[in-house]
Amino acid sequence: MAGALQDTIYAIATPVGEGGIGILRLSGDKALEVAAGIVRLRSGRALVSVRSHHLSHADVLEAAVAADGRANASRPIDEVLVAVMRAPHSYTAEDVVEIHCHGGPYVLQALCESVQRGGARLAEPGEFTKRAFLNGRLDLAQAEAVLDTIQAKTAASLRLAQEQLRGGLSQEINRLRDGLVQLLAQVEAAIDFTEEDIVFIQPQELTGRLREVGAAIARLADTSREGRILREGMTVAIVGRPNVGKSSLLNALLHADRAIVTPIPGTTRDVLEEVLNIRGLPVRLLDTAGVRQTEDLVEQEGVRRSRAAMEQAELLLILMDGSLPFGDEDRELLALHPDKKRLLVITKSDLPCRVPDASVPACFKANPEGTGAVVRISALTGAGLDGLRDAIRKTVLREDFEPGDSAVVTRLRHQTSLQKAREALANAAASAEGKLSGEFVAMDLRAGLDALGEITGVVTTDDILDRIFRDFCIGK
Ligand SMILES: Nc1nc2c(ncn2[C@@H]2O[C@H](COP(=O)(O)OP(=O)(O)OP(=O)(O)O)[C@@H](O)[C@H]2O)c(=O)[nH]1
Ligand SMILES: [Mg+2]
Repeated sequence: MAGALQDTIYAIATPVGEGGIGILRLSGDKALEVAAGIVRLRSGRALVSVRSHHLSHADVLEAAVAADGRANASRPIDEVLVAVMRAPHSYTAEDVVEIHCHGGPYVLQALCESVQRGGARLAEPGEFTKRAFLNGRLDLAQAEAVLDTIQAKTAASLRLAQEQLRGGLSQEINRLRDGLVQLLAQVEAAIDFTEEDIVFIQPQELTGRLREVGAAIARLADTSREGRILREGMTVAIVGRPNVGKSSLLNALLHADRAIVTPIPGTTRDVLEEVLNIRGLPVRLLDTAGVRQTEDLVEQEGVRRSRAAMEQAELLLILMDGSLPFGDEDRELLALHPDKKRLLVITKSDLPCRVPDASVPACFKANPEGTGAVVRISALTGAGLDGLRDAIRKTVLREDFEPGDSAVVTRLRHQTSLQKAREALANAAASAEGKLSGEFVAMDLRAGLDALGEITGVVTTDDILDRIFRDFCIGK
């Protein structure tokens, strides 16, 4: 159950473990009072009198509970810097106090116990950001971007998160909503004045404008594939028959000796997983056991796991040994998952070639846009690896896609709301065309507005909020 909003909350804002500095954060009406109970400024001044947003040198004392039940500071815990950020100019728009102490787990633990005794309660995951949202400091899309910034794995995902945090997506949503609010006003005016012969908006103009807004929503929804991949990353499986050089490719892309490589077919038995940055894409790369018919029980399990990895991957790198002729096992692999994104990677290009271009199946040949789905590489010399990285990026991102340039949708939640909005507007347009009563058009317009409003949190429920903030860490 969600904790009360009027509580003063605290949490450690820095990661668990030893570090140079550890920060404890307090937020709420009593933040200053609770902190003042344990903080003694070296200047001798009272904490409540310090300037907002300035650091002060201080000691923190352990709060003990006195005989009368009141907190009573005693032994020193640590020498600290303390910052007071007064409402509304703070992250949560409430009074916030940050205590910067030494980053030792025990120091922080003692601090937590002291502020708890002073009357603060441990924050829930994301509660600071949830308060920032509820107090109007951030809208919901911006609150989500805070988490995306923390979790960004590449420069591109960070740019996307920052664009959203600065309100890029929200402005686009608000622009679309403003257009609909105007239309709704005209439709409602027409309902109110049906008796009179005033035309507020011509039916043709109404349907035309509904379609325009619908098209703008569709354009925004179209960015969701790129947006989600940049935010969440993508799973890429390296597959192929034994000995084609799968593990060698994993090692080469990682610049590390991660997987065992031997000339013996069937070396890799388990799925190995590594996360890396390929041309700005966060990629979860899977190295798998070579696929073949085998009597070996362990290898059979490996092959089963390879097939499962192929199922979950969004992109398959199908490897073929370029120094050997095409085999039946290669053909079988090439026939798998035709509806997934696939690249044919011909390996060992440093050896004499036995797989000329002419023998490559037509579906993998270069298409008219020149984005060929065949790449030749040598894990030994590194030849072709840059081309492979480009090809991987090209399979998922449009050539002209530049994160941070314009509004991008990064979550399934946004995508679902945009879809709902599109359907509502299509219904409104159909009602308007069918000359149905203005009431119907107005109802659909309101549904469209609500769907768009879910993205920025104009319209929200406890359920949506709980789902969004539970992914945050405590302390953010
Ligand atoms: N000449 C040459 N040999 C390579 C290249 N890549 C891999 N090999 C060799 O091919 C053999 C098999 O390499 P691996 O990377 O273990 O192949 P794999 O596909 O992971 O094999 P399994 O795990 O058994 O399925 C090893 O002897 C590697 O040294 C390459 O680019 N050029
Ligand atoms: Mg291997």
